[in-house]
Amino acid sequence: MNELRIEVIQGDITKLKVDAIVNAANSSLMGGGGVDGAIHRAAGPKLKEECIKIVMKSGNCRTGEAVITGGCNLLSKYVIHTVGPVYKDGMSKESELLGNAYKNSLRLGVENKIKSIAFPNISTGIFGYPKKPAAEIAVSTVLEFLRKDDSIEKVIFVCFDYENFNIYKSILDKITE
Ligand code: AR6
Repeated sequence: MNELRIEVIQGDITKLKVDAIVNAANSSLMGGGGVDGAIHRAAGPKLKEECIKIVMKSGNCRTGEAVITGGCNLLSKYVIHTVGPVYKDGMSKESELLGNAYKNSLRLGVENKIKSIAFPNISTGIFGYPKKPAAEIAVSTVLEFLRKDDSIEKVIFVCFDYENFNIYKSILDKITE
């Protein structure tokens, strides 16, 4: 069952030992606040160096797309940097772009043979995406991906705040009922 490959926890994503953690980055990939700042601090300066190389070679990472670097000082082997949408009015393709951020992160993970991946609640902090619809998109996009892919063994949604944790738990409980 695909649902059993999905887990939700409350905590700090930088502490996880998984094949890849996903970063809610911005297009410049130069770090920032929120989870992006936490990941760069925990990974050390080498992470930014790798990001600079990517931007120099391929340009900025567009909204909904994803790139991969090593995990540097983190316990995870890789960091997948994706850029979620800034929430405007809900009519500016935000849901499609948020789904793309999850999908493209998973695709990149599969290409790099990862088995376990942890996601933060992309776009729901500084980018202002309402938490419940964001969680629904995250869960449905991951479920749809796992239906077609059997290489990823575990997807962990890491919620920093209790509100998001509760939202994810109730969505997942409904699916597995
Ligand atoms: N572990 C897990 N989740 C965390 C952590 C952590 N250590 N720290 C924060 N969160 P945000 P966004 C949660 O603002 O909305 C940056 O400046 C947080 O509570 O980090 O996609 C980038 O450079 C929230 O639920 O990302 C971009 O400019 C979630 O992570 C911009 O923010 C996402 O919040 C991206 O904004």
